[in-house]
Amino acid sequence: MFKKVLIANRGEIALRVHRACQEMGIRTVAVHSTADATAMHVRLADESVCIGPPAARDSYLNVAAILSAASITGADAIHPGYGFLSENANFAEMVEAHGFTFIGPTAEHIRMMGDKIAAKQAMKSLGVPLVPGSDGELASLDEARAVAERILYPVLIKAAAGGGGRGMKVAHSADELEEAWRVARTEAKAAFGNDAVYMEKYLDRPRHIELQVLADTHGHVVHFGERDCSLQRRHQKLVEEAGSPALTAAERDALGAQVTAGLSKLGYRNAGTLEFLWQDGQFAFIEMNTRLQVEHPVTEMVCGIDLVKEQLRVAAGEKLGYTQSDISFSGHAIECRITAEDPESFAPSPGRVNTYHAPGGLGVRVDSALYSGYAVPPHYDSLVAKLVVHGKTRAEAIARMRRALAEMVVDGIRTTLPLHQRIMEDAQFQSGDYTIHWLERFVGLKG
Ligand code: MV4
Repeated sequence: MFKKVLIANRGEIALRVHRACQEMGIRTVAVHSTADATAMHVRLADESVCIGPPAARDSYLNVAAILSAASITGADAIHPGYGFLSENANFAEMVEAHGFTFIGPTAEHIRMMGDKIAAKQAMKSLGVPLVPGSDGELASLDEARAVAERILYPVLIKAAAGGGGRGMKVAHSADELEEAWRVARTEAKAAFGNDAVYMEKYLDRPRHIELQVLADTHGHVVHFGERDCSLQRRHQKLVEEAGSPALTAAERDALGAQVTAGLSKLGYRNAGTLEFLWQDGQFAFIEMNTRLQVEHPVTEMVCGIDLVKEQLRVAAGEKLGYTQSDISFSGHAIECRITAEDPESFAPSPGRVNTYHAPGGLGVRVDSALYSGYAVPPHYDSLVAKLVVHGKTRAEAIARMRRALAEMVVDGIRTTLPLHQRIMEDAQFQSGDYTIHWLERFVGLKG
């Protein structure tokens, strides 16, 4: 096992990784920008290194500074967290080239899944169901027309280098196709430097359901069930659940069996998440994320496992030591992402937190780097706390979340706490019957 891990991240996820290391007897190195000198992840780590000025490109994205910090502190391995360099194949390659272990998949798999066309082709060859669409990149507008006529409108044109909702254009009919084709390619070129696009049938009311997987370096792959991440606004998730209110255990098991068998063939390693759209009782793969995700705690709550410890173990070459049948799902978990934003306009609201009080009690977990007197810097993501609850049933989890939200105090800045309370109180949310479009409508309606 590693003796010392450098955590190439900040905020709650840096703390999350530190906690797993601490319990495993692994020393931690925090890296931080000058804006984060007093941050909780720096305070708790065994050692810390300042890697640059506030702007992320000069600090948390500064590969040379991070590798230097690993070198001078004698770290064995680097955990990238999520965001920043976590899905940068070149970074993973550099980490390994400098003799450190990258706690994540191989650079080759990160690169493959970063290319959404290559990812779909890989999944197709493994028998994972896809949304009907083009067979790879669209070579011309004529080809786009032909594919759309085969799969029928409405269709989506997506950027090969996109993901997370960037570079998507819908065409509802043939006369919208040329415009969608041109705009999608122009935007893809500008945003990613790559104008390759592909086409999918547009699903109009799907749920977003994702499957958590873990692989060791000995060909063993397991899944830890699904998360329902349909509750999002402008591609930012607000609430996640495990399991999905829409899925039966049999549907989950069937998908899981197919995916784990496929990833074993692919030689995938470490943690990963496959994203699916789910509509009319059918799964369709859209993307794979090759990192630990923000919402991983809901999975941990229902499975009773520590995903970061598992990542560390398999990165160190250990065998999983258990099989799919050893993994069971108990109860229901919900996560609310509390951000430093106005709960109505979503305008960023950084600044000093006068009073911070975390809720507690049975089945309540708070992952946060906040403390009373902490100033939330304006330079980074607005996530300040993840409030996660577990209950025997979904109804108990919702009641527990409402109680925990009412206890929580983040005073001095605006946060999305009141919005989460409104969501939990809503009858349709409580029914579990919602799609990816539900929340945008909900936040558009007043009171
Ligand atoms: C889609 C879709 C409908 N049909 N693909 C948006 C983010 C990216 N991961 C994929 N996205 C979508 N792909 C087809 N064929 C609708 C979305 C989508 C979405 C997906 C998941 C969660 C929230 C979403 C919000 C808007 C659109």
